[in-house]
Amino acid sequence: MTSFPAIVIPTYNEAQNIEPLLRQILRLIPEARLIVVDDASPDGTGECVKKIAADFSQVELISRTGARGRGLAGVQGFEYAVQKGYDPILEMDADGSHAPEKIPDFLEAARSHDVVIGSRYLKKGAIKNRGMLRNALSGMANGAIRVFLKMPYKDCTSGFRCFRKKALESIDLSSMVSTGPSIVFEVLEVCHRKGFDIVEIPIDFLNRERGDSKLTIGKLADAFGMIFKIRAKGKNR
Ligand SMILES: Nc1nc2c(ncn2[C@@H]2O[C@H](COP(=O)(O)OP(=O)(O)O)[C@@H](O)[C@H]2O)c(=O)[nH]1
Ligand SMILES: [Mg+2]
Repeated sequence: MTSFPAIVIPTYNEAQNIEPLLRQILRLIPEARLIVVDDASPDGTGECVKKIAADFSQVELISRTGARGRGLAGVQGFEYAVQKGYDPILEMDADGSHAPEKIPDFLEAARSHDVVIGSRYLKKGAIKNRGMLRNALSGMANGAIRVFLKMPYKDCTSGFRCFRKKALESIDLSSMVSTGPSIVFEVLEVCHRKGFDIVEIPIDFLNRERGDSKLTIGKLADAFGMIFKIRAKGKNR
């Protein structure tokens, strides 16, 4: 049986971005299954996705209710993709920061590696049009993660990644402590500790042009605190 690649896209208020993104991915990788995990966005993101899903059976919408969060949405998307048997399972942001043209490189690398990180901090990677403060905070977060979680990767906070199903399947996703953006390095930490083969490939990260970032000071502080919660969980999972 051939498995389809899945692309998990968490969304909150991305009505201006989601349609062009889905159409571009459908053009580039028509065999991919696109799983949008939306947190009842008040701007109608879910309705935009439903319209496209009516024409393209590859597009699936998970409409979440209750507590919202990038982490909660990501976990639900992964659980769904694993349960459907999709392989490999990629994740990316909806805001135009992650270029769909790069997806084939992830799929190619995932043929010989278990986890592929799209890295902004490799020599050939880049961050474009983002403010100095955000760049400095991202650098600090990556530094702290490397030290306290003992991971050697240059970009542990990138949300553009690809996992072989066997890697995500081996993780108890219900044990994740992150409800917010720290989910990206929490999942990576568990894959790293389990000894999966993890590789980084360069990406250009373009700061969003439409819509607003959902990262607040509170969420950022929470993500820094999570480094220590994840470390405390340690080998117990
Ligand atoms: N489902 C869901 N998606 C979210 C949430 N917060 C952020 N996202 C999505 O996660 C991705 C990254 O978020 P973004 O706000 O761009 O963060 P930034 O790139 O760090 O500024 C985007 O696709 C967002 O729409 C949330 O609470 N729920
Ligand atoms: Mg963004």
